[in-house]
Amino acid sequence: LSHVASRSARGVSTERRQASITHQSRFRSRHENAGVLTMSGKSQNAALKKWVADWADILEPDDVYWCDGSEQEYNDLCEDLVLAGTFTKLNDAKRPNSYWAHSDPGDVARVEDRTFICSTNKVDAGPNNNWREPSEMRADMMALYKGAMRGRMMYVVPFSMGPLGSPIAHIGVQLTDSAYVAVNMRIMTRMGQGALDVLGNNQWVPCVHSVGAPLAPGQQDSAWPCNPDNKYIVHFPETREIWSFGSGYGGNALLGKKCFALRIASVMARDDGWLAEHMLILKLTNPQGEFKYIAAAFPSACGKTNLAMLVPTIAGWKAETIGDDICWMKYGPDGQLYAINPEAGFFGVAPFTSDETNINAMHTMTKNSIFTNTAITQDGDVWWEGMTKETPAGITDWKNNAWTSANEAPAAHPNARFTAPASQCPSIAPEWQDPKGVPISAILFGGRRRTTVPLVTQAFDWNHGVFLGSIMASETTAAAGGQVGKLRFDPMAMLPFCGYNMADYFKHWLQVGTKTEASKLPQIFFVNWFRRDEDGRFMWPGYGENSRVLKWVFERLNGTAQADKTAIGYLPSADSLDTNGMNINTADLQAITSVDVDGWREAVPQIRDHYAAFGDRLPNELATALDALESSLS
Ligand code: SAT
Ligand code: MN
Repeated sequence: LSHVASRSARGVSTERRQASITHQSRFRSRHENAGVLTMSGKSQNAALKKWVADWADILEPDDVYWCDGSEQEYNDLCEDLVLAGTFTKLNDAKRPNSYWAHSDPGDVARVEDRTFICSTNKVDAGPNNNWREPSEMRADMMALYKGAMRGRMMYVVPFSMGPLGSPIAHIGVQLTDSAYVAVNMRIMTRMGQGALDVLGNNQWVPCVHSVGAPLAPGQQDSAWPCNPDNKYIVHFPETREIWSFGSGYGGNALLGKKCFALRIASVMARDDGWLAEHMLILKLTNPQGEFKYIAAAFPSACGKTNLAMLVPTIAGWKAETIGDDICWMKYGPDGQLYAINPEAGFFGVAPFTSDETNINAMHTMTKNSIFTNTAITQDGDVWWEGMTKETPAGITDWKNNAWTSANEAPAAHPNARFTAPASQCPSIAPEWQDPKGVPISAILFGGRRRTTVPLVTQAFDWNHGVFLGSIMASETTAAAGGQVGKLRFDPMAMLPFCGYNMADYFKHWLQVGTKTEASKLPQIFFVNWFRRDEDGRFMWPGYGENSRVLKWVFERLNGTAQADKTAIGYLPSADSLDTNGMNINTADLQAITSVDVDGWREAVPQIRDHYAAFGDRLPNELATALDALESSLS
């Protein structure tokens, strides 16, 4: 058993090494799916088996293991991760069946500068993506992949994005040498035998992932193996393949999420007439029991999870969650857009999540959850900035060092995350797994903007909504490497996630709008919860109070709320926004619900520059809409 031998040679302590040997043999005897290429799960898919075997030849893992997705398997893998030092089991009395992991400090977020769209022609990747010629990229990566899994197990992770068998869902299979990735994939997707059964003999989206840290015989493993200076997150849109190397973190490594469900799926959606979007989905019910589904696009770490789980502050209104990050929409037979949440869990930002800001998220992660790069407390629970009013004593920070509030750096990394099953969310809507999806009535686009953009604006029509989405800008966050707080255009919150030329993506959005009657299209709104005054003070409280904006949206859809037509769209008429019982001063309210004409005039040349990057691929409709905006501002 070469696998057992190589594992035993690199334990951290003799004790742990012994435990690891025993455990490994237990794991192997319990799991018949392990064994070099002899087993292939319960799949009869010859192409899949060949693909796995071919990659095993290249990657040279010690062993191959097909994940069945069972609870036993999950628990065994978690136990393995504890033995490897990757996981620390949290106090069962505080947070049952939950684990804490802390990553390599060089592997803490998505890496946009290492993310590539390798279409045959550069122009098809567009100015919004890093591009490399596909055969060159394949050659470079093959050199890295050769023997990359030596000394490790290769897990075969079949998964469905979307409810098993849903006509809107799609199947992927990820190869990975990270058990951490495998267990996260079990929370985030419908992972295991069920996905293989649905796949049958059909095509899947092939996803290859290695942390890029092969082990020489006798070499000691690290708790978070990765290759921090040599990361590649690569997509081949034409063949719909994903190759990832060097990172074990989040969207770089859980390939069902951004790589498949957004970058590759956006290409599939373009080709097949649907939409794959970076949007939450929520269900809003008014006091009369009438409900509507709303999708909303915001960049990473701008409050999608909080909005998806919001607790309305207005009496009688109810919000329920369908999804918090990704929305796939396809036309139903009735000509409406139906949406599913392709994910099965939440990979949410932990810092500043609290009972005040998002109590539903707090309840969702009380058990069966994984915490990455949060801090940990003396009594074996997790902690992060903003979680509690008082900082508990005896904190260990995300780097596994003793920490006190005297430390300048935060205890939790700003991009610390929780991975938690969606089914545990108290606000999850009963229909969240409905295979036919839910009909979308409104789409919100929003960024993090200190200035200029009002609280809420309704687009004149679909095309104008696409225009507003295309000029969306937002301040950067810790979800990706690089500077935080820098304003950049992030159309439809898809800048890091659109798998092709964004000008063609705009065109696709415009085309989707021609495929049904105008009355059946969702109404589009532009929102901004993040306006500040000169002193940096937030002018709108956000969180649960955002329900007031959702109410206005709902009533606009019903034609009952008043609005004023302005240069940028329809703004709430005075008193049409419900501010009853709310603590906001009239000046602030006035400022965030009117057009900042000077601000918008200043924005026009910036929008022209943003558009110029797309050259003549930019749809005329958008150039025309910008001209119209400019002239109505003068
Ligand atoms: O891409 S991640 O899943 O790591 C998080 C995000 O950027 O939304
Ligand atoms: Mn996201």
